Amino acid sequence: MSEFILHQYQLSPFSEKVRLMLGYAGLDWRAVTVGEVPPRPALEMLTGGYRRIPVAQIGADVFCDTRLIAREIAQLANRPELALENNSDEVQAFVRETDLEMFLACIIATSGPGMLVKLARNTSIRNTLRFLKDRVGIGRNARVPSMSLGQAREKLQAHLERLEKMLEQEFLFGSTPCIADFSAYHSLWYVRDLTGKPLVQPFERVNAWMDRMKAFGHGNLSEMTADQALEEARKAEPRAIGQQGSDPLLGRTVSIAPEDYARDPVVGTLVAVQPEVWTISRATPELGALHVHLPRRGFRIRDV
Ligand SMILES: N[C@@H](CCC(=O)N[C@@H](CS)C(=O)NCC(=O)O)C(=O)O
Repeated sequence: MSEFILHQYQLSPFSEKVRLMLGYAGLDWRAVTVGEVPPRPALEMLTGGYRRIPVAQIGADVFCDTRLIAREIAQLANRPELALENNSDEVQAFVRETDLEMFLACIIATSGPGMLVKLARNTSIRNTLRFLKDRVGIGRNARVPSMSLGQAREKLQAHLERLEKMLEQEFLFGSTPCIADFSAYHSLWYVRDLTGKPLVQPFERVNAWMDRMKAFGHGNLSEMTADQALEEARKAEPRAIGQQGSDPLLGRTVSIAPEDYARDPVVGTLVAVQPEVWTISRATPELGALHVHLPRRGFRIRDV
């Protein structure tokens, strides 16, 4: 069976969410480290344009968005609690809110030079300036409700107070972790461990829970080059599609893109429509046929 490959970079919170899930699930996996800023030519060959990070790959199957990546991990490791749809409505609503609104609140609440200095130290000043320009561009083209620094700090404070109450138990929704813990963790990891801002410090239980989460580690990973990942895709065929579903767009060329930010589309033939997932097939001259899997919720599809 093809290996589980994660295209990611160290400073990416959503990558950290998945790295930690892989540690929790105890899976062996391969990491391809991509740049913090596009162009990412190898990854673009795989996704066909989706630009957010991380992206997972198993042979010639490409999974966009951590919700779908988590689903794959859940299946591979028999950890159903990592797949959103296996959780209660309450957990699902919590995950949706933390992965979008709270993530943005954490980024805005900690805005300032801290993170950029870290990036400049890890890479170069030139890369940091490119990063800044790129992220300003994402912000300008985003379709998310705007939030001032003050509002973001208030949101974060209320979130932390809520988590502190929830953490009378070991994990957010019980005595064992579920997808909600990983969703809540990664944004706070950014705040506490990457930017070093003392905003999480006063919350004793949240800190202890973050340490418990961190202790899952990243599992058994080994690095792989982007070229090796492309070779894996070239060697493989997309896996068989279980249920094709029914939709008037099936078999047509469609464009699918996130609705909120970094809204770059992927174009291909729609080959499966499942309750949570769209799958499009892309015939590429370099890699042969690829299947790109994208979530339905929060994405829009167009007949092109
Ligand atoms: N909903 C997406 C969000 C992913 C996301 O926002 N990733 C950030 C990095 S943590 C990103 O792609 N930023 C722009 C970039 O890295 O090019 C998911 O769950 O995967």
